Amino acid sequence: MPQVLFENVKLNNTISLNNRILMAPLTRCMADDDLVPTDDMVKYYAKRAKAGLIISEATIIRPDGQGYPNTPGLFTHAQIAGWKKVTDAVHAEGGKMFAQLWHVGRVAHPYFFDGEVLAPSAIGVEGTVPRMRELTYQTPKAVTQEEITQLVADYAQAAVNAIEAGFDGVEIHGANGYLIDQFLHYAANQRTDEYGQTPENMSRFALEVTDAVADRIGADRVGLRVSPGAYFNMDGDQRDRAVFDVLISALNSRNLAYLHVGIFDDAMEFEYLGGSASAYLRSIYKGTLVGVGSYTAESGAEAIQNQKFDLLAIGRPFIANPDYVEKVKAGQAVKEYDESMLATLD
Ligand code: FNR
Ligand code: 8K6
Repeated sequence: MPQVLFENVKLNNTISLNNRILMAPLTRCMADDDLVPTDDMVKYYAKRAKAGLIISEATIIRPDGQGYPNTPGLFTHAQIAGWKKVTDAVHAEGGKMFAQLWHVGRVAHPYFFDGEVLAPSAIGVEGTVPRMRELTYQTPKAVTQEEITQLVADYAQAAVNAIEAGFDGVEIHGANGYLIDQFLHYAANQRTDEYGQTPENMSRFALEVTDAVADRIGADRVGLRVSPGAYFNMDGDQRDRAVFDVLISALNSRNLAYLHVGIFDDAMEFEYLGGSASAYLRSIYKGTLVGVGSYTAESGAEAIQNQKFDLLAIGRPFIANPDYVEKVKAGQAVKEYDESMLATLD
């Protein structure tokens, strides 16, 4: 049994976790048509409450943040009430839960809302919406500074809504090629104003969102997920490194609950980062780092022991094994994940 995983950890004066295993955020596309969490989602999360911390599936902060069918929201009373049932059930099982706050930026599709697709620059992504192959991605509109101010305010309001919904905190989704990440990479950001062109400018939006959210709910309750290595909905550029150098150094003084790497396989190396995304973050970030990406309990525990990161997030194996934590603790074999498992919410 990888003992290090089962230690209690104090993230700060506000939040302590029963163990070092986090349930990674996992989009399931199973909210109802008003993007309200369902009773099946209540059961799904409650069954996984033995995780030290559950991070919810990515949850949109406002209608134009949507790029996939039936992803939940946190901007209506019904959505807040739906999430309250989820967090109550998780708390009743002794668990803790953060909401992952999401705006997909240029990966949005107006099929899901009335309005324009917004992004840092008018540079589209190739391809079509998963599961809805007839919907081709559009060229987005470059956001104005006024729209940026509104987006920052909307992230902060969604964080307040998350606390009202009973979440213990929020994880700002700054990873995987979505809106915040689009500001951080040259491939998606060609702005010429104070949000583009230099590392300081390109990291501004991410820091403004982080600060606005922390101002409203307290930095102790805020995590941030970032993908310094571009791998999904985004092309990497060696100049991106300098942007993340500035961003991650600036985060050191923010006293967040944690920083979480966004990646599918942490064995992936990025030339411009000089290695894996997690090793790069560890080299700059002084606070609690969450590792993820194709780890088993054993390989994750070893990485923690070798101080590669402090907490381990587990994604796909948690879909396959609602009782992942109990199984690992008992030394039992875990069931293999299979994509067909995405069809149902067990
Ligand atoms: C994901 N991942 C993901 N990441 C994120 O930040 N927000 C999300 O909503 C989702 N949704 C999602 C859905 C599905 C079906 C998969 C497989 C993945 C990425 C996830 O959090 C994690 O980083 C990866 O799955 C890698 O970890 P594992 O699965 O190898 O433990
Ligand atoms: C975050 C919302 C996504 C909707 C759910 C689908 C996720 C399924 C997994 C997609 C896999 C993409 C992985 C790309 C990684 C390439 C690494 C070389």
